[in-house]
Amino acid sequence: MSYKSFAAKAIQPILSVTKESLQLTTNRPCLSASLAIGTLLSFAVTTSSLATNSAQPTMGMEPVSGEGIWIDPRIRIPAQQGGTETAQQNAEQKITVKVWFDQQLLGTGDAYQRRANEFSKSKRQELRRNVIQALQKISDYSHKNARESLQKLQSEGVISNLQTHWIINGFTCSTTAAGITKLKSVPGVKKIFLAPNLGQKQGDLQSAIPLPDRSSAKQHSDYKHPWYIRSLQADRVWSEFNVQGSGTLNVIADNNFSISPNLAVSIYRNPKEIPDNKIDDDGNGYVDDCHGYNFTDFSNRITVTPSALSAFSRTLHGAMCATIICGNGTRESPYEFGIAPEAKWAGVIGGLFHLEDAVEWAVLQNADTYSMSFSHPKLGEYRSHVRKIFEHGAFCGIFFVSGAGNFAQTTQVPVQMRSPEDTPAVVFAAAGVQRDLSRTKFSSQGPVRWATEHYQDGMVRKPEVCAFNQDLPCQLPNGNVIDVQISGNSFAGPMFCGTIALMLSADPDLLPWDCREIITQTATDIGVPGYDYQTGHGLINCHAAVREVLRRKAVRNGIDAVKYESAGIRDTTEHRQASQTQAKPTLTVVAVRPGSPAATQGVKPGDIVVSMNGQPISNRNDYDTTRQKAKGKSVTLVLQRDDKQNSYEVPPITWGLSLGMRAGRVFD
Ligand SMILES: [Ca+2]
Ligand SMILES: [Ca+2]
Repeated sequence: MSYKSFAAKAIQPILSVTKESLQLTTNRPCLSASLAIGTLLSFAVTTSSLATNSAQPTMGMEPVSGEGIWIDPRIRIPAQQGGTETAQQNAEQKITVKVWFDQQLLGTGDAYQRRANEFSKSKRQELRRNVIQALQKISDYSHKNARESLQKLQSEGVISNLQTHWIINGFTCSTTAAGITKLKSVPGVKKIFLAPNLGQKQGDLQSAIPLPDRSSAKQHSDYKHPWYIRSLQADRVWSEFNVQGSGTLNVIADNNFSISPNLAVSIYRNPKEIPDNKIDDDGNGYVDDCHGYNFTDFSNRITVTPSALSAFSRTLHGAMCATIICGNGTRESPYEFGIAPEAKWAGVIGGLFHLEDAVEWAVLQNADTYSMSFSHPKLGEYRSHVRKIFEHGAFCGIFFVSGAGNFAQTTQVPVQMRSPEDTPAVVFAAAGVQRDLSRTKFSSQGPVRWATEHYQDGMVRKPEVCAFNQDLPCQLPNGNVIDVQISGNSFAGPMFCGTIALMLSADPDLLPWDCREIITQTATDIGVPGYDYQTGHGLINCHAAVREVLRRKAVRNGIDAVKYESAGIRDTTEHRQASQTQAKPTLTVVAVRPGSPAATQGVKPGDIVVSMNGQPISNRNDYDTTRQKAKGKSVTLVLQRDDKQNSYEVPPITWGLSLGMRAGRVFD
């Protein structure tokens, strides 16, 4: 197969965007005009950088594979003549389509790996600049050629709501099945995808306004951390390598964000945007997009209102994900939840329907990771469209992350993992296990199958790795913590994301394909030996992953890399033992009946049973047997709370405790 590529440099008239192009996006009054200006400005910037940076490699485009113009088979185009009344009605029904032009960065379904090899020696930051420049140029070129035709279709009412994209060279518009035939005549149009109606639930939202900065002077080691920090060995990365995630921006695509005290320090602040002046200061098309953006309603409303906050407080999904990635300790709280506590986060709302806008925003904010906490089944050929966006986004230096999903009990393989976590290579998917490394019943598994018109991989190995997704402690917006509160694969994704933030903090030039290789090679094999479809390559090992990043960086820089060399099998043995030892189940007070003797004596839920009459107690059976042996006499019961042990004289009456087995200490 030959690939015709043309140099991006060859396209000269890129600055000829005029007032005419502003009319391209007249559907959204304020936004559209500024969007076009934003594109224009970013071109001006990249053009000047091209002039001063002519030594950099040229990022050529490729023709999109396939004969003729492809139409998504879900679009039912009416016959030329006649047709039943129903067909005519369908023909007039409004649909949203996503259209590809005939030149893309990755022209074929197998292009990602091929071009990753081509640019394997690049540095990430440099590659990002080159790719953005090339994508924006080809988009401008294609849109310039198509402008006249598109304007005609707009004026005839055939299409509306036109939005241009560059992360994929193409556009979104509303039309009808009957309009598709005319859309095909637009110069450069190559593939037309039907965009499914992906409704997204939203809370009661307001603009994101951070609290005053009340950062604490404490060290990370001064805080108590939830058990997953130790199980994933993130704390060892902080202490041994002095790497805590600084310098990274993690975009979280979700909803129900809050900027509670533990998230206020780590919220991203767009340096070029002045908050709350109702002006798009940085000219990117989005007004006051200081901490993220809501692409669903075109506003900066991403956080829940105080009144909604109380109702949502237990399921504040976006905030919980942010807390796992980079939640901070505060002066008021002894707890710190983030895997990469020095990292920054921003929130975007937009799902897979507004993916182009949200990813373009993330790329231009220099984001490092993009964590997705949603997934959709049965997207048909639209899967190809979102996959291409992720592939182009990866070349822009973005690491896309997702949980594997929660559908093991309801959906069959190979569609248990859905979109976006079914995307090969560029969306890193984390399955979930329980704290003792056993499988979580609901956690989705691979493989996945790719047999769309554009992508023909067949069966693909998924997921990549696993993290934890059951009975996780969580921190509420008011700072309070609950020890075993949340379950769901949405939370394994952010653990993966936090790990990548640590890796990128250690080496900002790490390329996505190298990151993938490192994280899978250093994972601790669990479950069935070798790769398996439930746990992938194994449990994420932050310490081993960051050490390998540092080793490769040292080698690249010609520095002695011996101290970063792998401990081999000892590494994985230690990691597995560390997880399982600290996850040893203990007999724990689950509840205390109000007014009971135990309550009066100050026993609290969460207290761990240590011994009775000097005998160690590790389960319910020990407890009952020892108490029976006392034959109606009082017993001495020792309970542990945090680091302190308390002794109680328990009379031979009902004491008011409800006991249960809990796995290990939640915080350390
Ligand atoms: Ca802006
Ligand atoms: Ca502003």
